[in-house]
Amino acid sequence: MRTLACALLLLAACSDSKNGPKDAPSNGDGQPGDGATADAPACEPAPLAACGTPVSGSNVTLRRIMPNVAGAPLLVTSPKNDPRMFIVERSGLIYVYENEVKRATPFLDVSGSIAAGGEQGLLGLAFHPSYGCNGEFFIFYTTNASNIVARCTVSTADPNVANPTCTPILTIPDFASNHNGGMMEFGPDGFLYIGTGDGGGGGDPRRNGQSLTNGSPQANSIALLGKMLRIDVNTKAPGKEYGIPPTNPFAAGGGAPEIFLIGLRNPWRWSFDKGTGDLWIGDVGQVATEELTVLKAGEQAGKNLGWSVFEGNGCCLTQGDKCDQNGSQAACDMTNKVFPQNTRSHPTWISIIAGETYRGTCYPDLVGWHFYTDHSAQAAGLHKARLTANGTFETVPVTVTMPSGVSSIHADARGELYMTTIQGGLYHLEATP
Ligand SMILES: [Ca+2]
Ligand SMILES: [Ca+2]
Repeated sequence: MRTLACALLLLAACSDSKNGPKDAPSNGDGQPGDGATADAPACEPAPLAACGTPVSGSNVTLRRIMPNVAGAPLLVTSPKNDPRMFIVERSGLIYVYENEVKRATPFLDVSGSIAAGGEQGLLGLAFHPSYGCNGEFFIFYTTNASNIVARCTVSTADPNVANPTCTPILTIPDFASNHNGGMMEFGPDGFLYIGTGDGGGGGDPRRNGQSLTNGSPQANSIALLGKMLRIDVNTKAPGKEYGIPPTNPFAAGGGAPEIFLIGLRNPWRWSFDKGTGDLWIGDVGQVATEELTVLKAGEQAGKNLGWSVFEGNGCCLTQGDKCDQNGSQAACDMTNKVFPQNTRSHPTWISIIAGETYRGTCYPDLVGWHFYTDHSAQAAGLHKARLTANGTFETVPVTVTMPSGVSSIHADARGELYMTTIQGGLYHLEATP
């Protein structure tokens, strides 16, 4: 692992956190990779200050930050305790936004190494939980033959510029330009979670959603597609550029060891609730149904979300779209499948976008609500949802004028939520009395 000039990073990362507590009590869970402990190394940035002027009320407004941002922004994220926002553009660029101003020089440009356009491009970005010390981050991008997860590093010279070359650590073969997933986050356990699509075409032609090993159930099945994967970027298993968490469902055999969840179609956007560790997944549907599934912390590993035996709560065969192409009615087996808490029907909804659960400090009345929408945002609207204390799923429409073409709702290091649109919009989700 390369060493970095942590002092440089610390200066940048702490620039507006001078009011933050110097010796904040641990809010970590003591799990691997969680650097938010009382004895965090000096290179870790201090926690960011809480919002100076919290605003009560739960009427949501969307404040447009920039008139237009270049490219097709897909996602905003930040390193832990870092006041900057990093915005991912489909074409292969990552830009730094500081105090809502876009820096002229890109943080990273991998546009020459990827295939971009439509559902392809630079689709994911996740900063290592110890980014402040090791400068590592991970990107997910497509080529015309594969989906690639690569390890990148910030430069030693400039905390706003990354080293130009990233190193692929996981290359997953692909056969169609659509259904590439691409969302990545580090979980509360410090492991990197990677959402993959079923590869594409339509109706999961290779039966990848339920494939546990390459070549099964069809000769051309690809096991790492149509899944949530989980890897350990801090170790290396024999023959791999990453480690396998020992608690992965197939770590000891029976399937590809990277697999964490089974049966996804195209989990374009999803997130962990940073307060509870619950995992909220939006899985884009085939012809009928968009799905929102919440997997509670501790009840996630090995779950099977059903694709492509089921779309939503229905057997694909009964819906007439022949998802279970090699199966029969008898093969539409509900055993050991997890079904979504919430389904939405076409054509009003076309591509669900799970967002993020608000855990910021500026809008206390929004805390604990997960905000989600659809790519067809003006038709579908904005919605908020939560699990009540007894685990009941609750969802409420939010009255707000939505832009078109929403591509993500995701949080910065303060827990503030930002919405991107494929046309170039960037909005801050705010609340008023
Ligand atoms: Ca694909
Ligand atoms: Ca499903």
